[in-house]
Amino acid sequence: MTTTPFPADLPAATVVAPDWVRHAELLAWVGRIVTLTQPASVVWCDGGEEENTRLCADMVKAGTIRPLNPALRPNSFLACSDPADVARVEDRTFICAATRDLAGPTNNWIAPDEMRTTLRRLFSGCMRGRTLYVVAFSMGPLGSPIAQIGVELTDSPYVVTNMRLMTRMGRKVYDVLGTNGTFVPCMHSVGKPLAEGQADVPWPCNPERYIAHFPETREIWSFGSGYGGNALLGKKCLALRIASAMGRDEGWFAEHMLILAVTSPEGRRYHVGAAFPSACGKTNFAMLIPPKSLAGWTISTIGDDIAWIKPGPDGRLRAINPEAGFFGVAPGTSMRTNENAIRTLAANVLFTNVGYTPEGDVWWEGLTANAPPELVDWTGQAWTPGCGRKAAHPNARFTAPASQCPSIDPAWEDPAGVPLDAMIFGGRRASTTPLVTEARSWEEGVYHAATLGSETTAAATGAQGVVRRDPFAMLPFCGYHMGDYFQHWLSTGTRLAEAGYQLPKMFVVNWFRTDEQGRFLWPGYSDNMRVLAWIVRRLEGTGGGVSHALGVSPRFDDLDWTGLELSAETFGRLVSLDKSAWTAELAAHDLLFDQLGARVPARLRSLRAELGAALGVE
Ligand code: O2Y
Ligand code: MN
Repeated sequence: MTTTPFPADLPAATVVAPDWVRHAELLAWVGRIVTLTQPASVVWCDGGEEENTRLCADMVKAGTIRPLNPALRPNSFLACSDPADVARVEDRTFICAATRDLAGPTNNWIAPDEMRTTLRRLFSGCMRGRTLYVVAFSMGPLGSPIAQIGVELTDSPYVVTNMRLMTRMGRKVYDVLGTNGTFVPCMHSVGKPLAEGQADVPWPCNPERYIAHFPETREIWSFGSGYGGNALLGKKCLALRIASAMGRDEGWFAEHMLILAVTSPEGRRYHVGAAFPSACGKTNFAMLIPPKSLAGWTISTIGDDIAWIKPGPDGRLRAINPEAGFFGVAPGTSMRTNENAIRTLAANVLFTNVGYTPEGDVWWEGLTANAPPELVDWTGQAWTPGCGRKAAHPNARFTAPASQCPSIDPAWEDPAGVPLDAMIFGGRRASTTPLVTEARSWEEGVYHAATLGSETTAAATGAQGVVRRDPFAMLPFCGYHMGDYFQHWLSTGTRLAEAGYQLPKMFVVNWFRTDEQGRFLWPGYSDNMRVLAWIVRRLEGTGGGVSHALGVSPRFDDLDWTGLELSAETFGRLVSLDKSAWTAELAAHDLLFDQLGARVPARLRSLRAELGAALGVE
């Protein structure tokens, strides 16, 4: 933050703050926001247990959350949102860079001054009758050189309890902030002021929504939604959209990547970042339990969604997970698909939009093979297995502390981050992309990541099988022009290689290839360990493979098949390249580059030509 946070011109109301708040600029900003939004009271959150208990009790009274049976799920709650407020709103998300061209064609853009005028109108008096909570939080371990501090001002107690789970939040952050530390101002309102004596609703929100980011001044303003990425501003807004612009300016990367550590049977440890579009099983991969038949391999979890990656003093790229919790998709999560996630959810969890059982516990589609005979669904209606509705919303979520995850890595809070050995990019593709390919160079890896595509699922979009280009899995999260982002990846790679850095090797995976009947050819889940083991062997220089147009993929005998029956013929289909599918695929790459225009690096255009020639496709 190099400028006085918006709105700089308003007089600051006098606000009483605890003595541990000593930051004059923050006090003044909160004062100005009080003038603008007119809350009934201001609470400076200390992040403590007592405060959280009080907030939860208030929310239970208001009908926002209900406590779960403490014998089954101690200290856990269920929130059910307004049915019109259930997911991130990409069409209402704006990158308010100085010019439209700086935001690029993949982002919605409104000029900063125009957006500020709109925000001033929307936020005027928007907290009347409500409490304004001041939530100071650290993205990343407190005091880490890679971490960033944000301060979210919100009128949603649900956001406060979520932020307490998802970030390092409260009094301890003020010690790092001191009297003049840098912070990202994050302004949030559900946009539903209460008139004198007006009764509240359990989930206040406003159909008019704006999720606005100002990359130059590093500010975030969110209005109208209380849900997920729209409202927990440390996550997608700060840790990806604003941080990606910081990374561009400062020479690092903010990525939509999980981070895991994999240890080989010989005891050698490697760190892997993996980028997958939303709804491709990132949390499952981050918490993978190797099959028992692959003796000696272990995986531990550092993060499930976001990685901040900076050049370290040791000549390696070092990654931290800026978050402290998991905001995972509940439907489909089970002991079979993700045992570590289920064990993480044993206590201290805030569930959102799942079903509520007569025993006072939660349930969602896929949790158990057999559904409970009855429950209350996420909309509050009586539900039975045959009723034709879902018990949980497809985007239903759990918020849980990462520290509770059985596979959490001992180094997950290392302020120095972990050295990255490999980066994996993957999408959901029924054809085209092989099970796994190693890029032969950083540039080739950047090309594959830049052209990443993923098929939409009915659960996510209502439409099945439409390929959406999702470069680096960052399409909804890149805070500036995607062409410049590609250039940042290329230039940073060149610069670091020239400086003698050991860069991670890059891989592309696809767990989702299908046969003619639409059945998955690859078992996925824990068997993905077989692919990861091959990746480790490639890092060690002992993994075999065959070079082709896209890079290097394993031959059948290069994977460890112990405990899995998969024929050489099926494997052949998993790694095959179909010329006609690739003709269409390269045409889609051209379309992406044409859409992004002149800012696409020339090197990516030349790599496209080389790939076309290698595939025999023009
Ligand atoms: O709909 C939302 O607000 C959640 S989106 C989300 C949450 C956790 C991790 N990743 C995502 C995503 O969309 O990538
Ligand atoms: Mn995500």
